[in-house]
Amino acid sequence: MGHKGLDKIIALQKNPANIRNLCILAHVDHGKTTLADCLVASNGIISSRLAGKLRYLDSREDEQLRGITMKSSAISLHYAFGEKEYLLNLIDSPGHVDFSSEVSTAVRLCDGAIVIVDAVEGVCPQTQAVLRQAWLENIRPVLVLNKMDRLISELKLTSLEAFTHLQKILEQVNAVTGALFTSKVLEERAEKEEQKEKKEQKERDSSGSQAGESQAAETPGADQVYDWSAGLEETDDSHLYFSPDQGNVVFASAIDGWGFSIQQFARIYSQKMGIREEVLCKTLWGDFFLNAKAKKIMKGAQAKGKKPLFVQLVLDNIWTLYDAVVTRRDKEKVEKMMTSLGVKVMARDSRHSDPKVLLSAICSQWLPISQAVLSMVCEKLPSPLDISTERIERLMSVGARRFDSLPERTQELKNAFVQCSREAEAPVIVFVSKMFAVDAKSLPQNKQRPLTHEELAERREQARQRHADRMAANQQAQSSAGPAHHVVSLPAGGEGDPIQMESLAAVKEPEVEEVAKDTFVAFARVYSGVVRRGQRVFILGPKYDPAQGLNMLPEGCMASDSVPEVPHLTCCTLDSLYLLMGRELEELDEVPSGNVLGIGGLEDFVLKSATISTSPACPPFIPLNFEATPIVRVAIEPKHPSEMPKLVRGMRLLNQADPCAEVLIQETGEHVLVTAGEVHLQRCLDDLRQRFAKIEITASKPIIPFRETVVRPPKLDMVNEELGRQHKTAIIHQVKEEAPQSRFSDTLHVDPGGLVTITTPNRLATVGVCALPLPAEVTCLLEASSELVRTLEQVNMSLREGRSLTVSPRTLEDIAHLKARLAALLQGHKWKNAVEHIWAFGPRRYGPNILLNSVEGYQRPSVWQCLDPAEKGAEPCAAALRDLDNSIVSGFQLATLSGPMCEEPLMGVCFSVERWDLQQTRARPEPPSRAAAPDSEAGEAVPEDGGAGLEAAAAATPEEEAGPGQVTRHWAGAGSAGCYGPVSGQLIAVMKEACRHAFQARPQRLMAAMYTCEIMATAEVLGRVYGVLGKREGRVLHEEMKEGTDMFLISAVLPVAESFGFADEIRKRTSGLASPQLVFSHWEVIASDPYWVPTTEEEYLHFGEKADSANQALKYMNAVRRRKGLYVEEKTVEHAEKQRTLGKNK
Ligand SMILES: Nc1nc2c(ncn2[C@@H]2O[C@H](COP(=O)(O)OP(=O)(O)OP(=O)(O)O)[C@@H](O)[C@H]2O)c(=O)[nH]1
Ligand SMILES: [Mg+2]
Repeated sequence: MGHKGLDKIIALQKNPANIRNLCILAHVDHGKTTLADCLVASNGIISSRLAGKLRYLDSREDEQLRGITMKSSAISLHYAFGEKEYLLNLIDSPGHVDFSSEVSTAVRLCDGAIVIVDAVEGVCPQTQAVLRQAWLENIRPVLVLNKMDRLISELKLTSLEAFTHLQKILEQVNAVTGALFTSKVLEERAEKEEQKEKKEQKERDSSGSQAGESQAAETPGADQVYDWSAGLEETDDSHLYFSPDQGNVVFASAIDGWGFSIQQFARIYSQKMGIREEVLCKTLWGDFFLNAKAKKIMKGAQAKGKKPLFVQLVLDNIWTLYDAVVTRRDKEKVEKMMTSLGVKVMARDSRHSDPKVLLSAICSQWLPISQAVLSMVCEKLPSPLDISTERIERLMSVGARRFDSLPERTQELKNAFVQCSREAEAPVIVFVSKMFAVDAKSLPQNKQRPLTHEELAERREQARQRHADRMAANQQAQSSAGPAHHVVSLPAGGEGDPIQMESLAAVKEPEVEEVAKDTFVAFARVYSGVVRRGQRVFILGPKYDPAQGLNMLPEGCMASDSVPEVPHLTCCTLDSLYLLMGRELEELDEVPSGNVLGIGGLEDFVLKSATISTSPACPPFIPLNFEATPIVRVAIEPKHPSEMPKLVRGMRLLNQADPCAEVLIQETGEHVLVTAGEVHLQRCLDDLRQRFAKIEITASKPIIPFRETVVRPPKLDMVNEELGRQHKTAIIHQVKEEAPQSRFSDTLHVDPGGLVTITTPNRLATVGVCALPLPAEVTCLLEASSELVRTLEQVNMSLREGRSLTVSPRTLEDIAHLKARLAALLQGHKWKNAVEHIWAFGPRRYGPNILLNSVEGYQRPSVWQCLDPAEKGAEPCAAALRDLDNSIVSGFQLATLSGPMCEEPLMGVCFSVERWDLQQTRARPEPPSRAAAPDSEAGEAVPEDGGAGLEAAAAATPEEEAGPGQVTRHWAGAGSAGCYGPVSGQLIAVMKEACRHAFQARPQRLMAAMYTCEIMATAEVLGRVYGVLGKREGRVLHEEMKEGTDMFLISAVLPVAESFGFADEIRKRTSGLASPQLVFSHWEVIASDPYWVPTTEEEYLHFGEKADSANQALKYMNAVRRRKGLYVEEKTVEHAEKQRTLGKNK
């Protein structure tokens, strides 16, 4: 990039009104990068001939090879529109689901988005996903209907058919937006209604107390009829929808380089036909036609069988052009059209054998796509100054907190945000959405820059000098036979040895560094203030609390002072600032607010994303919302074990460079990489090999996650015969057989109902637990609300510790809603009052399993206590907790984390504690607060001797009144632990064992992770697609024909375990015509019982004694067990025969 261009961009950065930060979003392959190419070409960065072929923003080798984008990358462009000059910070994003996290990082930094939809394929799953993401981040979209040329050359539609087709696509897109909008309006309305009600209630209360009962009858709204309008009618939503007459839709063919909005045509025809431009703008799209006789534009083209204006004035021209240039190659006609359009093309273009070359030469002059798209962007997308307060408040209120509960100084920052202030004293606020790796060599400071005249002159002089010296030395060497070659090889100009050494070192050093380092650049945006190179700033981690920070830091503390330690807050210097120019970076000295930029030197401070500010009052921004769930795991090893440290370092770097990949070390010591899908996995492995670790590595086969669950006893056997009681007893029999191996064998008792009771080794505590399958809907609900349950758990934790947390009413409402839905789903005699008795969720305190308190007479505070304000204000709830309550919860957490089948987490299981007895030994109680401490380690909950015991005795007094049922509450001190270790630890182990046995007493099943996929395929290859799906245990959900095309859209589900190589296989079998995208959708119970053995007579008859037909569940289970090094029961040799040599004995 030349100096001129850079200077221009720097100047433009200072005027936020003319800045547009935007990203390009779409389904995979709808043409984002191709469009970006056209826009980049308009700035002269690449040649317009190469636009669409180069895919400039796909700078990685594998991106070019595979033809898909994998990383989002940014480029700054300038555009002169009318009198004004604009700066466009454009971000191209990937469309493949595996990389949807990259979309989230892009969307966060933008104010607007270009959504591209393929004119043939229409709305696809990722189109919906990106529209939703844009909506969630509150950024405004404009639409580009791309690949219009396919309507002509592939689908061979007439212009009128194409018009109907386009209308339909537009409807589809608007339906998605409409659905998002409706849900928001309804939500807001409900909120408003509630607030109103509360206000009314308050007024009623106060007026009631003042004026007595006489006014009670006149309460406002008493005679109000229920208003069912839901507020949708009043809310103006017209600006939300895409409509060509609004100017937010462009029709384009990025590959042929043309695009237009109807405004462009309105301008052309208003001059030609003398109709006002505004009238044309309103009528060009829609059911209008031109009445030539009356010289009027009239409505009802369809009813009267007339050509709509759009077809007549717009599409027909394009169709004719394609027909003349591509289909008929009619030279004369083309010439004529070119003169009438005022277009001139170069001779080599018109002579080219490929008619497409001529076509794009004509089109890109007639209707240049960059102009159509960029003017729409400048006109319709908001500038950084238009950022809405709603969006700011959302960005700043983390977790369950309300914006107005934040400290005052934090709330004041909102103004700086809204104004996008650039004053010197304005606080700097920057958000880093991802870190990306850059080769240190390509950083501008390490690159060779062109030399100035003076430098050139100096170099020339030096070279001359060197040459002269060398000549002189040669002469000397010839005259005297000394070791002159030493001198010759050294650079000239160095007289003494020390200087020579120094200069050598100076030459060498940067080289060493270059090899060693792959630096990271932060992908960021300035929201307020001016960022300068060398500035000191605070880095705020996601858990930073501004209230705490302001308390701990001295007033007016700056990042430059020696800052006292505050959790999740660090200080650092901004080393270098970059302008992001696709493959290139340009160094900058300062960047004012409203711009996207790159920041160097943050790799030691920022892992993946962060908020940066000069003010400690700034809250961390809410985390990015990722649509993809990382689900594919592989274990990784270096090929040569000695290279382990390199691998560890490489994995750390990879973790930092990828927003979605997770890197962890499992308990087994394996290094595990978790990715969003197969393509993502491949990219991560390539990155590790070539970039971050630079060693050879071996990756295991993907580790497929499973879940374990219990089901109701089946009513039919494997041959569909009614089962009697014998099957049930068989299962229990099996458990009993296994039981003696267990550690607690002597105290374990399993009753026929499935209730398992175990006593601790010191015989002091006994628990009785039984397992029940949760209804599927409940499991789904818990799975979907895991974030909410986690919040609930945090609130409970702080309540238990006596702290209070300001929870937003929205969250409370969500919790209440969750509770109500759980209550509605847990119906029936078995679940009577179950919701009130929920003890905990697990594993990890928010998983989809429930621990139920069915201990008679044991009343503990409910998990829903935050909903009941009366309880909140009361005594700290710890007082009502029984000692060792937490041990039971910990035991449950451990049991649900790894089940007995193959040590995978449980799902959809309810453990009901029916019995919990503690023997009374000594009247010295344990401090209840300690017992209740969350996540206490086994040893921690044991009371110490001495003072603590006395204190606890006092604290425990109110507890004794807590419930009449708590008979055996007092608990022995450490003394009684004896040889068995701390009591709390024993109880955890016993509880865990009890859960495992209770689980085994029920029919157990494995659950498999399922992908959904949508496959678009033509009729010819449909059969083969079905074949592949069937082979891989996939299930087709539905199949429909995509309107206006010959494509079928198939939705199917497929187990993750069978999905590896699926996309490739489909592509191969259908010669690349169908390419599916797999998205994780849900967990599904595998119907077959892994422990199944024939029990009934019919089963024996049908399957034989060995029943060796394939059992899918058993296969999966054994594979997992083998991987984990667990015992696998298998017969390796069957029917062994003694070997003998047959030939000789005969
Ligand atoms: N016929 C036709 N093909 C197009 C058009 N625009 C793009 N393509 C082709 O569509 C394919 C995908 O284009 P890309 O620009 O890489 O698509 P993308 O949206 O960036 O894809 P991802 O980044 O992988 O999501 C390429 O083969 C392009 O040549 C168009 O207007 N017409
Ligand atoms: Mg792309």
